[in-house]
Amino acid sequence: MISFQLMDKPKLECLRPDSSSVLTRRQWIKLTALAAAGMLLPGRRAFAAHPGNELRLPPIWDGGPLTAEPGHVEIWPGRITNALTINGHVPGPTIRLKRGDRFDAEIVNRLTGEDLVLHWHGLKPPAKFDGHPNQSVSPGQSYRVKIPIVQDPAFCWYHAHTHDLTASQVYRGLAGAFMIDDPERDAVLGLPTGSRDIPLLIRDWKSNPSFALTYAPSMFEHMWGYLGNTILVNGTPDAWLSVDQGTWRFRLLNACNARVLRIGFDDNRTFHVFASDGGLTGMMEPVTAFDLSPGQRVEILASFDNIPVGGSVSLRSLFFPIAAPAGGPAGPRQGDPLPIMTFHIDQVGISDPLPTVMPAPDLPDELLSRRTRNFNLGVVNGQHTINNQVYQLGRTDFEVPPGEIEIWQFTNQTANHHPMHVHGAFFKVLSRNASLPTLPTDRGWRDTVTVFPNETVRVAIRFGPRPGLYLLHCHNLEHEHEMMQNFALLDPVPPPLDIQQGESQVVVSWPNPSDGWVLESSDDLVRWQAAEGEPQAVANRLEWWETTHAPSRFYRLVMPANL
Ligand SMILES: [Cu+2]
Repeated sequence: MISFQLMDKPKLECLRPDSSSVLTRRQWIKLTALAAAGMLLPGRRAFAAHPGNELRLPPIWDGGPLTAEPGHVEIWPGRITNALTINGHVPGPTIRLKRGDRFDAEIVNRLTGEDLVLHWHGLKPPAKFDGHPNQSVSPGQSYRVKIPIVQDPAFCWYHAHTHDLTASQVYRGLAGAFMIDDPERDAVLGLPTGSRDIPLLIRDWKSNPSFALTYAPSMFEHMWGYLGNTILVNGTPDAWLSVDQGTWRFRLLNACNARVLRIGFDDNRTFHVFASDGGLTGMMEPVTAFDLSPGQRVEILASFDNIPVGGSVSLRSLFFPIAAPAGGPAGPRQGDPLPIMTFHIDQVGISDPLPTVMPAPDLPDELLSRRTRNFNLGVVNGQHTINNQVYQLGRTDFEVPPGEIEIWQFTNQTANHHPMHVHGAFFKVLSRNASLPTLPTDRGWRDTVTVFPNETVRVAIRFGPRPGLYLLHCHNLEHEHEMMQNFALLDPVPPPLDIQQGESQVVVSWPNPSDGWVLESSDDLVRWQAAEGEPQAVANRLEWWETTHAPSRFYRLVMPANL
């Protein structure tokens, strides 16, 4: 039986007179009033049991193998649920790394009769570690991933991406959070960290008498998505979290197979969205609700300072209209309301001022794009298609030159949502039906964009230097195995070298910038070694020289493997 690691209880550091935290004059006035009213009880465990289940936090990954295997977990108290687990947990361990780290892990398949590959959703890994379905391994096998973390801090996740089994394996439990952190940056910006920074993996579950994670979609559900009637947050049904009245940071992931969540509180309170799939959006956007599609992430700040101690507030998925056909299984349909979790305000607290300076992301300039590609999202013969084609594992659908900006235009010709996800690159949402995008989930760097029924969405996407095979697909996982394309990011072309051979000196130069390229030299075209010393920027070129007279020495620029 699995025991989950419970979160640290929220701390009240800012309320203690001996705290090193800096309080504003307004905060001190409130603090004094609270003390006079006898409401300050430092160290008090202020809550008893609440109805439902305390929010679980999966364990932090310890650097060891990540093993997928069938297992029994206690999701509902006193009941054993058959699931697919990673290291015995549903969801799997939370991976927390920093920029500059290397994610180095053995992935072990101990499933029964099922291949497996894991995709690192939101990371920009070398293609060979991305988790393409053609990298799946058989039961009993394992493989290693080595991914340098070279991107900005972001809330990412990982999940199964096995050929024809993604929906089934993710539904049965093979997913977890992947956080790229920078606590020093967050402290400077004034963003909550530590025990006030809570990841919330939100997914739905279709109830059944055996309390199992059973994946058995009907024909209707293959078309419209496998929707549950109960929300699990970090694997917790009917979840609650004890909080104080202060400011909290929640990282929200929609890990449902197909349900779009309209996130909001039941008292319609305002909260602030500040980060996207790819990190900070550059703003603190006040909202009362926003739509979060499968695969998408946001980070929010929420404050409970206007709720008295002893009160509570619930996070919900709110109603939204969608023209779904009649028929299908009973239970909440797409767009129907569902409770997500409850926050019990058990202790006094003081809200922090909102951060005022948020660094803006370096988004692509669409005017620099070289081409536009059109992707028509449709249904042909009962199958979900891109440009009238159903996915084929061995077919490369298009090629993309490296290091360029492209416009991708998604036209939804169906009556269903399609959250379109790109592997290996982030993009900026440019427009919805030719209007400027206004959704909170359109801000910043995205890797997944919702294309609403009968809508056209344009994005500007910037490709990096890591060549190989990547995917574009719908993250409604019942559509994924059909509404998907392979694209090849082509090998980067090195900048042209200019070599000036003098009597006692060789000067090698090439255009600047040339991100990632490294100069090598060889005397026999067989053994190559990195040139010693850094090239110098001279006007708009990079220049490197050595004192030698070697007329038969060769030079080349290379892109190091696994960059
Ligand atoms: Cu879709």
